[in-house]
Amino acid sequence: RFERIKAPELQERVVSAEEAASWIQDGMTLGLSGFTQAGDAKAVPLALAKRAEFETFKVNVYTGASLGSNIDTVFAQSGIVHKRLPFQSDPVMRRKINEGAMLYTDHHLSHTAEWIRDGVITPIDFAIIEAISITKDGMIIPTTSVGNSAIFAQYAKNVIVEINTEQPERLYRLHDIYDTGTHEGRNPIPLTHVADRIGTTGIPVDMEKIRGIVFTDQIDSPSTIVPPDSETEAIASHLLALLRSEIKAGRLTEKLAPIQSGVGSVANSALRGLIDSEFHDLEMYSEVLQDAVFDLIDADVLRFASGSAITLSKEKMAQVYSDFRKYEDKIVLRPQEITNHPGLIRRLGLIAVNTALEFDIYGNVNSTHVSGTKMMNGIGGSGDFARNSRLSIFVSKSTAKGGNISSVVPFVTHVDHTEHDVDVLITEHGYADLRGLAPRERAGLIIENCADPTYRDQLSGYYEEALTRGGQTPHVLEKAFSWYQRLAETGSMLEK
Ligand code: 0RQ
Repeated sequence: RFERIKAPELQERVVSAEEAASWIQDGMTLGLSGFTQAGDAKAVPLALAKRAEFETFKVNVYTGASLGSNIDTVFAQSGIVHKRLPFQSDPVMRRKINEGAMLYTDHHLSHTAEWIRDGVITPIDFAIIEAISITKDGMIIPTTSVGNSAIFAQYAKNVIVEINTEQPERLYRLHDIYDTGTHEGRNPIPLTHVADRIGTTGIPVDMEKIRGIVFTDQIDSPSTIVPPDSETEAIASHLLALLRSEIKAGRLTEKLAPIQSGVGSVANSALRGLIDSEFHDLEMYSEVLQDAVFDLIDADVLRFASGSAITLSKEKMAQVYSDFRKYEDKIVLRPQEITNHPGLIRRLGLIAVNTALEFDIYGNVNSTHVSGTKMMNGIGGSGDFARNSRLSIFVSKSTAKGGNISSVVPFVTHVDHTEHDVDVLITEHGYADLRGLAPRERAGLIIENCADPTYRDQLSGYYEEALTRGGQTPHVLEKAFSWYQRLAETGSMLEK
């Protein structure tokens, strides 16, 4: 195990997870590695939560994105989190957030590094970073995600490294760490192609700050991939139809443009739909590399994938890591401020595919708040990509909860992506290309192409009444949210 610590002077800093956890005091702020259940620090956070059985304390918890290995569950149950940012997707934590038992700052994933650099949020006392090894000169080599680990390690007062001996050392060279510098001295980021490497293979850190090193052998928790159903397959086929019409119009070739894809069942299914298509030599410039990415590489459809994390199902994890040589030249993991960087997203001209909870008849999208008030997961990277991509697509099933909720509504109750950031909406019924359209041109198209047939008359009725009131974006404001009231009172948005 000790050969994973290549700097001899650091070998004496090995401690138990319990000892490292004992350094964390009430009121401190932690920066944990971890992005969409990949590469999360596990041993120290779980040891810390155990302390809550005997003591009362609270900490702030910053991460890359969502954590796996039950960490957010245990944190939420033990009540030790004062504030969490920038993203979570844990059902227990979601409940605590919505009960008001803990605070949550839902934040664009590319922005957190900037807040840390500028000292906007409470400074980090301990960065806890999972690694495969530490190099001779003290560089931390991350495992299956980079996320915010580099910025955490750079700005934290202390660093704890969790060396995961189950993660193969051959992951070395998977990462490309680039520091954008401070506002006082910033240069252009020299990345012009998806596969470019512009930084270091690990996270440079001042060795003096490494307070302790812990060994762990707990692997990432696998993702559960919901198999495609008829609706997600229909969404995937409409996405293909849209891309084909872009090619026909001369705006894309069969190599498309680098693709960003959100997480979740709909996004994974949409990506998988590319396997049997005529598209080839594709590239991804995304955050999370899910199962479908490796399927696309195996099928020789995808040439290269850049992300911030590799999040796989159990079966796929076993296959990918036992045969990693096959993928190592085709994958790179970067800090999330680089994968989600507005300038790079614009420069590379991405096609972004993200999932909406609901959208309205003018194209505003709600990705985060159920019925306007209850947090689902968070905006994640969807806002970074939606605003800056060449083609910003949102997908959603047209209804939820057995048809009782329409995902197409008169006016979304919370806006994550304004009508200005949304180019195309897709449901299982079809797509609405909103580019260049005025609000009055959008409404009919969205209702006709995207809404479920059971809700179309109801939506058209609303729009027609709204037209009698006039305006650039006509609304009947006193009725705009009545669908949610009906849902709360009768269990369905459908008028009887
Ligand atoms: O709940 O499973 O209890 O029935 O929401 O919905 O349709 O399974 O879709 O898994 O792709 O998740 C927007 C939440 C979609 C996700 C969201 C209910 C529905 C179901 C899940 P049940 P589906 P998905 C990259 C980019 C924001 C972050 C982001 C998300 C559950 O994609 O969090 O894009 N996105 N990040 O029944 C009430 C509605 C509903 C609804 C669906 N209108 N009202 N409930 N549901 N629509 C990743 C990162 O940034 C890290």
